[in-house]
Amino acid sequence: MLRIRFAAALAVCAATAAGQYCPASTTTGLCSTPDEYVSNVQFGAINNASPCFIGYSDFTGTVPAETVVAGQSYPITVTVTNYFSTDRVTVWLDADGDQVFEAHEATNIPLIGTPPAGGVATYSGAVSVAEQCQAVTGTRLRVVLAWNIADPQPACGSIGYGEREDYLVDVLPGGFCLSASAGPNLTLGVTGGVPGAAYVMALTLNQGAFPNGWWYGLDIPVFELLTEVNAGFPFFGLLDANGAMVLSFPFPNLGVVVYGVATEYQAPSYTHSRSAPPLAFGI
Ligand SMILES: [Ca+2]
Ligand SMILES: [Ca+2]
Repeated sequence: MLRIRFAAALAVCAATAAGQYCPASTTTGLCSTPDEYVSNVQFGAINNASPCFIGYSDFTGTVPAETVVAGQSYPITVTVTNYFSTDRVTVWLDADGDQVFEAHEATNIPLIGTPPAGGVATYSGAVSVAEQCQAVTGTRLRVVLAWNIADPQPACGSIGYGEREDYLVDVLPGGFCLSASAGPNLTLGVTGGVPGAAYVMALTLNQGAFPNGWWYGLDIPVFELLTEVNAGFPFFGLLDANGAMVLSFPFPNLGVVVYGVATEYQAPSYTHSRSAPPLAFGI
């Protein structure tokens, strides 16, 4: 069956106002034609079937949030009914929770097999969640079905044929992360690294100036950072079998703010770098 269709002009993808996700709409398509729609989304515990609807469908209030861990990937299957050739699917996960669907948050989901025109099509792939060290709750997964548009299928604005569906996702921190705390001791801890990989720990008094601050104990005016922590030089070493390490030592109350930076080294390059929140001492 041949259908003549015209692709709609695309609106610019952008956030609207703070606290809102960009609007999504379609300019054409009817269930009576019949035109294509997303009939099921399966992502973890989300397994949401929907009757024919063309446009924008918000399931954030009716389908419980799925929880994912940063740094891991998760399978997703999207079912499209009334399939038409050149229908494509992209999934956008706002993992950082800034309410903007950025380019790196898009995953194009491959079509499986060769479904007949007007039939049921299955798209199946995996969504990778980028490493991040903060938890994000109630963020958005947007499934986009659109016709005759080059990938990625747009998260925002108006399209011709298709449907967008929104779901809630909670993101737990994961991947290479640095934690820090200030008490009687200054404690810096790394988790989620590669077991046995080398690490370098840095401290700086001037966030953003790294590595021009205290670079693993060098360039340090504060009593030579306790004389390189009593000459143990603990600012570099190997991560343990869990990809973790903890550095903790007494730190004087000097009325300064310290920023920590941890870097993991896997030959031949530094592969991760994370900054810790500022730690106040005596302020
Ligand atoms: Ca639907
Ligand atoms: Ca985002």
